Amino acid sequence: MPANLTPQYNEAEHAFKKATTAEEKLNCLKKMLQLLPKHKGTEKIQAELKSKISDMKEEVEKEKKSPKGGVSFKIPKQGAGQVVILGGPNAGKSSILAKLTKATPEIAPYPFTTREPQPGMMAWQDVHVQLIDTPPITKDYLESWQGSMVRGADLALLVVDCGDDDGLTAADDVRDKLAQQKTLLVHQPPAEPADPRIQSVKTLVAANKMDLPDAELRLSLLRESLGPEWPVLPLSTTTGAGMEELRDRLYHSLDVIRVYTKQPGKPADKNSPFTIPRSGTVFDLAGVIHRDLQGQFKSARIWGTGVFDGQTVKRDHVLHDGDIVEIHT
Ligand SMILES: Nc1nc2c(ncn2[C@@H]2O[C@H](COP(=O)(O)OP(=O)(O)OP(=O)(O)O)[C@@H](O)[C@H]2O)c(=O)[nH]1
Ligand SMILES: [Mg+2]
Repeated sequence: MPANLTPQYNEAEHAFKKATTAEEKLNCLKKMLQLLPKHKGTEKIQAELKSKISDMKEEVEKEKKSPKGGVSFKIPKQGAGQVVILGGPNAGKSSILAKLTKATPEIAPYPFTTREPQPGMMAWQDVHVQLIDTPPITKDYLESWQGSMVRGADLALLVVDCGDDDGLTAADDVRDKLAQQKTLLVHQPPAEPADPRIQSVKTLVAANKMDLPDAELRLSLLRESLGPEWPVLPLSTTTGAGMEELRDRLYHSLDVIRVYTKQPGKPADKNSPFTIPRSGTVFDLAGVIHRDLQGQFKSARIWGTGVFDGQTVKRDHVLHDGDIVEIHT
């Protein structure tokens, strides 16, 4: 017998799919049950809805009990940039964090292992990049804080499970779900956004589990569906293949340069460079070192690219990777 669902029911179902918190989802499910025509043809849907409502009630209780439930997670930026690791369930997000940093996230062969964001610092030469592992995103599941974390990041890493037939669809679901929150994962954000309400986040794609059968085939399908402009990195956290290239690509995709500072009459501090956006100026560097330094800035001396050693420059001098700068106030 056909279910003959009403437009009102379909509307409630649509709202359920868009809902982000357990509470919102529960309300939508209750509304769906209320609006569902009750006859023989909808018995199965009724039973499914009742079971989903009971699961969701538990979820709401959990959120209430947990001190972090419903609260937004904000991880302060550290190092040369913040990269948020995204993907469907089981794609290998936590495995990537574990391989590239000293963090020890839980890794398991079942979905939804990660429930909270976890940061770790990835070394790249003499700087560090902050990576944040996150819970999986699916058609029906996005933590309330996840959208804003992605929007605030400098870069996203979308992990695709190339060891599973559903891996590519799962990655599409991640992009679709975030797009519903006006957050677009793109290979290169536009210089001038057409719509200021939409935030584009620069994204690298990691094709993980390349050690598994048929992964090559899925990789070509992935490349085909994304188009040639997308950077797709094949890798395997199990064998380690592609991991060092990923480390390099993550750093380089941040588009920053390293600058070393020195005090007058002393050698440069070569241990802990500052990082500033590519094409950044001496004045930008002053702001990164300390906000007050920009106000006190008079001139700077530079050792490095395109200058003679110790050349005095003005505030708008554009810096290069590896430059040494002495700021005079
Ligand atoms: N064969 C193979 N298995 C992998 C690879 N990377 C991760 N795995 C396995 O895949 C499973 C899931 O890995 P996780 O790192 O927990 O995946 P996740 O994306 O963090 O999963 P959730 O937190 O549940 O979303 C684990 O059993 C890993 O050992 C890989 O490159 N090859
Ligand atoms: Mg995980």
